[in-house]
Amino acid sequence: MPTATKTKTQEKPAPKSAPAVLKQFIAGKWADGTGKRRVVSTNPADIRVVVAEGQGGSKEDALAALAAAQAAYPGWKKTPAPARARVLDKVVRLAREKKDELARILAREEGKILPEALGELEKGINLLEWYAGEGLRFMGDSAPSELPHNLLLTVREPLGVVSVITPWNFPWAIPCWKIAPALVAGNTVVFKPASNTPWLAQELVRLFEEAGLPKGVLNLVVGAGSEIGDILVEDERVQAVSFTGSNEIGVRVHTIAGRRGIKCTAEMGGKNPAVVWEDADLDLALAGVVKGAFGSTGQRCTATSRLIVHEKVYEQFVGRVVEAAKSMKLGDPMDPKTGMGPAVDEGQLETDLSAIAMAKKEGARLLCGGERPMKNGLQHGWFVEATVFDQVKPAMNLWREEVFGPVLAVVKVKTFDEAVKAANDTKYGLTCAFYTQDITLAMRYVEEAEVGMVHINSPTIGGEAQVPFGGVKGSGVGDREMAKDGINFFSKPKTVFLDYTGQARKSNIY
Ligand code: UN1
Repeated sequence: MPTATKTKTQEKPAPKSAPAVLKQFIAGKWADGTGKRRVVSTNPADIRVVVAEGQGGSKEDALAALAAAQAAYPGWKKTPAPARARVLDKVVRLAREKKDELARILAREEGKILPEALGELEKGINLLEWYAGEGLRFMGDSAPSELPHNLLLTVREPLGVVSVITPWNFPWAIPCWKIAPALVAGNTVVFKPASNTPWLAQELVRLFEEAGLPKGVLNLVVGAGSEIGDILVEDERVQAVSFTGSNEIGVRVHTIAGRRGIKCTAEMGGKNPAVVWEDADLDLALAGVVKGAFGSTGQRCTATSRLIVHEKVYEQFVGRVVEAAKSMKLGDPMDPKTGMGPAVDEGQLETDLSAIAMAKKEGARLLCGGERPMKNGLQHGWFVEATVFDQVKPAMNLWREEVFGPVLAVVKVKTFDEAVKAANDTKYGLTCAFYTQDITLAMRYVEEAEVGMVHINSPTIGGEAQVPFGGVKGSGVGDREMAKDGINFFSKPKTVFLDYTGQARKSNIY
């Protein structure tokens, strides 16, 4: 496949600005990584531009981070939950002040367009804010005992040192929704972000430092390769792992965690369907399908990658989706006219292009897109066109495998049962959407959908802090994230049997 080419003479030269310096953050100190490899973060829209750079972390750095987290744990555990939460409150305030700057970093480093980056910033801040509130509600239960003058209580306790391992596609929101509940519940954290979006991770950790989080409570280790991640799952100090990423690594993480008998939540892939019924509001459905399929360049586990359309509106609706895909302007994520940014890196672009080639080979019909544009400066980035295939058969790879790019597979159905069967015909079960104005049909679909999250008349993407996020089948294992589920994952109940008179036991009535 072609690689990004050098500047032609008549073109604008690559913009120059000094790259940010990447460091590790261990025991409250910023230090160069001691690994052999450098971490180089480039702008995926113009890979001539290095946005951040530094020496990668090593196995020793990961071990030092775990030791720091272990040392900080007793003090942080004893800090009252409301006081722990007040640090998050400060991070919320600081993040709001820096929101625009952080969104620009996100757009430059990951490649999503600026409005999407701002949306992600807002979402992460909402999560931090919601969990800051949870510091005042870090509550157990009480229950009546079988015995008089006895009380049954549960108090919640943290787990200890926990690892947070996050992907590149939501480099702000996902770390927020894992780190916030971990800290509020009283755990200390070693955080390993994806090595192609380390800059924003570093900025997030800086906010916690600025907010006065005690040393060692949150540690950052950045590095390429599996060495660091392996330690963060295997080391005996680690009491829980919260992971989001590919199925391949997720399965490895939860297998090791299972063997060690520690808690693990692994949020993985999706092959999410949107069903558009004959009575749907087609304008609403169009906006939702386009956003779901091509928003964030399709690089989200919640992306709409399968479209199931009722035959009565098929020609009209699919025609409109194709028009919208064709008019999707690719370009600089910072330019307000840009509708879709690039793939994050060469590997993802290659995955997108080979999924497209395979779909053609297997006989799906290409309705639009399918190419890597190589003109007008786009050749310097990892761009791929918004792509739509129809005549997709259930056995095809495009129907079965997650692409993680802007590639939509479309099928036509006649009956509700056919639609349900098609929607559930996947090893994944993260999210789905159903567009209809018939509440009975909508609720029947809610009953039938084999997923963790169902959207009625809204796109497959997104989540809100107040409700659980996660999937079934191959989309995830372990507890849901967000909401109370996040707190429950990062804590455990201790049951207290309180006999405050001893009378029942003395008189032998138990
Ligand atoms: C969203 O759809 O806004 O990795 C969030 C992912 C998901 C997050 C999606 N964990 O794409």
